[in-house]
Amino acid sequence: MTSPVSADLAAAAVAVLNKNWAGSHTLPATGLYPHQWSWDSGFIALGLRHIDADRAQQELESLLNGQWEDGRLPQIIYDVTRDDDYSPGASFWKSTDHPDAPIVPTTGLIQPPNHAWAAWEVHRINPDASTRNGFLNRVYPNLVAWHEYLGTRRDRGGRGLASVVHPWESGMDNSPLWDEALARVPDTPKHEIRRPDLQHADAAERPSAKEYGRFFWLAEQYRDHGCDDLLGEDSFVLEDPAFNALWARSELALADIARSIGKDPMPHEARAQLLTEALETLFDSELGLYTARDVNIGALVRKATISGIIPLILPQLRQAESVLGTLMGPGFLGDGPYMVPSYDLRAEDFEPAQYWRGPAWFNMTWLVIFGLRVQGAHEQEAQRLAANLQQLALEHGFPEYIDPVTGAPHGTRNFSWTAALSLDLLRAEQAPGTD
Ligand code: 9WN
Repeated sequence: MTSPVSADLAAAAVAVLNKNWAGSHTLPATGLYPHQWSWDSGFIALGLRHIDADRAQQELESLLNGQWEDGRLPQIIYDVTRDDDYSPGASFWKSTDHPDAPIVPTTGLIQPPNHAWAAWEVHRINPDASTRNGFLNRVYPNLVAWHEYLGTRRDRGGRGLASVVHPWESGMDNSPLWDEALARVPDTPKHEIRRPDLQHADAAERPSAKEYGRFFWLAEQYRDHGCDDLLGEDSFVLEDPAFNALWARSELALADIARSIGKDPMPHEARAQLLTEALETLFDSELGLYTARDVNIGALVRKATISGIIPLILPQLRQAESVLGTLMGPGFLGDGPYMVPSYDLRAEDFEPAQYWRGPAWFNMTWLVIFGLRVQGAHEQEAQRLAANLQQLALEHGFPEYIDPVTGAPHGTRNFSWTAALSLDLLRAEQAPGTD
């Protein structure tokens, strides 16, 4: 039976996704983020599939329209009519001057690869209709090219893992994982830094001016080298556990996709296994979780963040027991916070309302719930988190993130992936096993 709360949540989540729909894709939020973002579209498609599977397909295919010749899927596809509303915009990147870039203007950077996973889940919601309209056949070559890009251009450490060359690429822009590497980056870009974001979110909840200086400096460096990964000249090169775990999960999904359309799943299964093994080199036994590795100095970053817990989404994770212990311990869920904090609650510089430096994000908690279920562990905790996630999403108008301890909302509201993922959890509860 549908409870009044779940009926309200479904209606409110659908309303947010409809309001943010831009005709072929969904804006993360109409004010703060007025373009199409890469991993947002992956998460959004997981919710849209419950409303309209064709629209979920369109969400992903619209992103694939922004794919470069070298296979990269860009972090942002720009709406040029809103160039003044977000910075850096299309006029900063000038991607259409680049020989490898598509007709639509994009950034040169990327974001975590959750797309093949999302495509497979979109297909699974109504496989007959999806097969009839040829969705998987259409997207498979693009998704293969995207993963090839990661394997050939982004294995900057030469150990089988992809590196990010900018904090924006991790999706966790000012995570404490990046502090030490960013401290070596100048904060004096040539480009004038405008901050339209501060019209839509409190400055205390967004990255600082100094962080923005460094973000722009790094983006300029990458742009001015022609976004060429093979030059090896980037000042910021790190292997991030969540990024690589999502790649491995997506590689497993590509194997499913390949099988379903009569192609060979083996290369994808093999790569997923190699990635899962390579992730072990990011495990820090003292922290009891995975962490980032700074490729430029060849060392692990000793910080306990949510990124190091996300590998739980992989079925054959060797250190799953240790990570589960850390997750259930005092740094993360031990004292019963509403959702999973993005940074160890006990860290001296933990900040409950500051973006990726403490707040709990809905996509991260969704991934942890998924990970607990993959590991077959702590089902009661998974249910508690899922209930809190839905309750807080509805109560606070689908916020971008929350204070994990008080549940207070922060960032923008009517945030698309918050709506999409709360709807996804609701539907999974209403029809277990059919999601
Ligand atoms: C930069 C869109 C994006 C998310 C990121 C989140 C935030 C952008 C910003 O918003 O980043 O990409 O301007 O802060 O950190 O994960 O994809 O929702």
